[in-house]
Amino acid sequence: MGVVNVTPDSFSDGGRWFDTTAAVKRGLDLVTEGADLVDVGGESTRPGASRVDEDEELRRVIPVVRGLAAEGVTVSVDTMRASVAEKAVAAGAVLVNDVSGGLADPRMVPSVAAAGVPFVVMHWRGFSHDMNNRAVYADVVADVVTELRDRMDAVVAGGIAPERLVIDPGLGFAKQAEHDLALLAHLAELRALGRPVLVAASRKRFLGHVLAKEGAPPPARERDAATAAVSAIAAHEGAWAVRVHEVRATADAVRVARAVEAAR
Ligand code: PMM
Repeated sequence: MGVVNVTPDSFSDGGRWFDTTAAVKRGLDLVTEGADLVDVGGESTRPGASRVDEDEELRRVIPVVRGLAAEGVTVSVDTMRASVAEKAVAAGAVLVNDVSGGLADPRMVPSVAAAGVPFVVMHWRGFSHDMNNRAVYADVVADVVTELRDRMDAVVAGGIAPERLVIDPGLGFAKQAEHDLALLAHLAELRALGRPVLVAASRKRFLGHVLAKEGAPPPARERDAATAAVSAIAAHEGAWAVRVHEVRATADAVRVARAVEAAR
């Protein structure tokens, strides 16, 4: 899954694809590099970010979804708003990726149920402005599994077919580096929930933490080799997809993981 953030302020690629033409071109380039689907978002969720208003989110996202879908690209929409999800599906998106797992907007679950599209349920504990305060766990793997199972039950009770769910540990969302690493080390426990697992590690803080030399983490754009390493690990552990900003190295990493698997 390649990422196109149509935002001025995403922590990893903010401002680079902020106009429709550049964003559509970026999505097409990601497909050329090996992306099977392109995730289009118009709201930054970096730690501390405040929310974008609805009209602005629609203005950013819908033309890009429409432009990519018209070119035959498989598009997902990264949004916490039902109105954006609905209009994106009407414009050609085939999957709704809601980092709040349906918690941010009470209309999201019924909208996705009515649209009949797959839905990503990510582990989420609250909006970005104070999510770091919520990074408190007794046992992060067990707690995330329990909270995800509860969300899966809730969205199914809300009408989304269980076979349409994809689950995601929500790396970096109300999590410290040690939590992200523990979740990656125990992907099998997420897989045991019985749904495809999406892993979105690309350029995130925990990679900066792992790579830091003498206290200074490398900037986000210098974390792509580390991202590809996570992609290989995630593929090896049976992830369904990895969400990344630079696709080429990850596509290779996934191919290598598959080849090793095939040689078992
Ligand atoms: N992370 C970001 C945005 N969308 N979607 C899912 N399903 N999982 C994630 O972990 C996730 C996401 C934030 O990253 P970005 O701003 O660098 O794209």
